[in-house]
Amino acid sequence: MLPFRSSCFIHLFYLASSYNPLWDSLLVSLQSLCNFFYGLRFLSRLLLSLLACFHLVIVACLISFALLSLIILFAVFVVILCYSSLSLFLVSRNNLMVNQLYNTNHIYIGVVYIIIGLIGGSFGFGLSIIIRLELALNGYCVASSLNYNSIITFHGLLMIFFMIMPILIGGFGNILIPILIGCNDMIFPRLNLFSLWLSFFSLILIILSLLIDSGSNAGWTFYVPLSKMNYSSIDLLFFSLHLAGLSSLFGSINFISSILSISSFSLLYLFNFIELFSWSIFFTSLLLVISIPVLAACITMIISDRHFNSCFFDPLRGGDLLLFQHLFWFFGHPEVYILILPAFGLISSIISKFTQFIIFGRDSMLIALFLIGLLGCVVWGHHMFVVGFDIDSRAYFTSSTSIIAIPTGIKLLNWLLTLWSNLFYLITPIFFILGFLLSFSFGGFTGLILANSIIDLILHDSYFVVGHFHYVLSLGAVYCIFASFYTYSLFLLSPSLSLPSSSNISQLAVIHPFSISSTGFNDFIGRLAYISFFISSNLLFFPMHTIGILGFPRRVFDYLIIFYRFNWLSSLSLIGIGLSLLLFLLSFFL
Ligand SMILES: [Cu+2]
Repeated sequence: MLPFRSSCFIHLFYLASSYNPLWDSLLVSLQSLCNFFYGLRFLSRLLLSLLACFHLVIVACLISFALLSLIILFAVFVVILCYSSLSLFLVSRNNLMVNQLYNTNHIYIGVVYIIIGLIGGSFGFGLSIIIRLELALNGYCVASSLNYNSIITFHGLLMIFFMIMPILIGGFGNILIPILIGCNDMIFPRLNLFSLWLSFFSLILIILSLLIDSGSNAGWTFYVPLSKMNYSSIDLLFFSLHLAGLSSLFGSINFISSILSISSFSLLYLFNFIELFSWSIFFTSLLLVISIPVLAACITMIISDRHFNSCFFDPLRGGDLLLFQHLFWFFGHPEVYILILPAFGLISSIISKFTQFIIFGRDSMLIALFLIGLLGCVVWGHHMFVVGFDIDSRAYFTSSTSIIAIPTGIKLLNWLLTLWSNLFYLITPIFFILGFLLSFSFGGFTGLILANSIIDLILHDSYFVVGHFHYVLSLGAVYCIFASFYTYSLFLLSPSLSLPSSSNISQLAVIHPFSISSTGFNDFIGRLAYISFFISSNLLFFPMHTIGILGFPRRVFDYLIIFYRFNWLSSLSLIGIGLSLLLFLLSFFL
């Protein structure tokens, strides 16, 4: 196709980049431009080889970055595990290490939950690197269609059930709740330890289930005809989810009882004097108690369909396929709020800690929390607009979903107002909170677009939806996790910290910018981590909206050539995400 065959070196680069018609056409147009100036042929050769070199270097960088980051993540988590277990061991020299397995201290349990969350999150992040590598170039790259669907399934499950939930609810909930409500420990400490162990074993089981066969390809929603197919790994996956659900149930019973146990005064006392974070964990626990049994029921029905010849979801024998979707999303939508309500609570407590003020409009924040939890239980149909609802149901689900924007907007405005009027200096956690507010409100707006049942018919199962929920969860929850790590690093880096039982947590807060070093992190590197994360995460997730509107479907590993540049850009920004994770870790140690 191209006349330059003289140099074998350049020819090699042509071969390397010739799989891509777009790239070829670019080269051809560039070359014809250069040929127009006949005497500049040398320049055209130079330019072409430089461009080809750049392309190859980027691909090589991506691959080596994926391998390197997996190795680094693994090493870092081994170090964290060793460090935390060693410090626990050193604190209790008189006890055997094994006795720590029976330690019911809430801070210990919270730290182990966070370690479980970090392990689950590193696996989920590794899978997302594979997804981005596969999508970086069109055509088959690193994952076949079967592997690819299994990878996205486990990426979703690990990030939801084994990163965000353990870190935000199990970790920060267990560490902070007893201190905030002024108790020595949770009200059922041994039940707390039991749910920790259930959570640990469910993590082991889900990782095993990823390794059996080629995993399960049903997606994290495991819709019925898919999840009834013959994967052996899906049984293990369901067992793992049962354990995780039990763990969450016991944990939430514990939280609800602990918070209510101090309300012996009156309900008014509870309403007026309990921190917003405790309230958010309270509502999250209520949502868990309402929704987790429904998930357990529907996956038990699938197991029964798979192995005991029942026909809950088999239309040929009188079953109902839609029943599964109703049951699943009755769990699935509250699950979204289960993930984000603790983040709301943490954001509130971090903002009031750094501004040293009560959140503006505290009562309205509380009512908004309640309304978000309540409305979250009655909007599940917005995930199912394409199944052919009648017009009344569609109108109902569209309007009830849109109404959630009101309490959410109240919360966002109250946070902004508190920051606006009371914040006198900027510190890393506040940057991450600003990032949270930006990305969460952007994700909220795209959520309003998707709530419209007519528009959802077009955008359903496109990458627009992927962009939307990554802005809300991946960015929202992860910004909050970063901010909380920075704020509460004192607890995390010294799990054995002996606190006076009813001490006010704000005594540990940084009040003055020059006492930053006492928090145990480097503010400058933290800001660099924020900038890097902000730029690269927006580069990663924003193009998803564009390709979604252009019609790029979810759960498909190959694509038309017109989507090449967007996907390539998204994959490239993963390097920035890795850099910001590295800076985040460094900011604690430098
Ligand atoms: Cu929903």
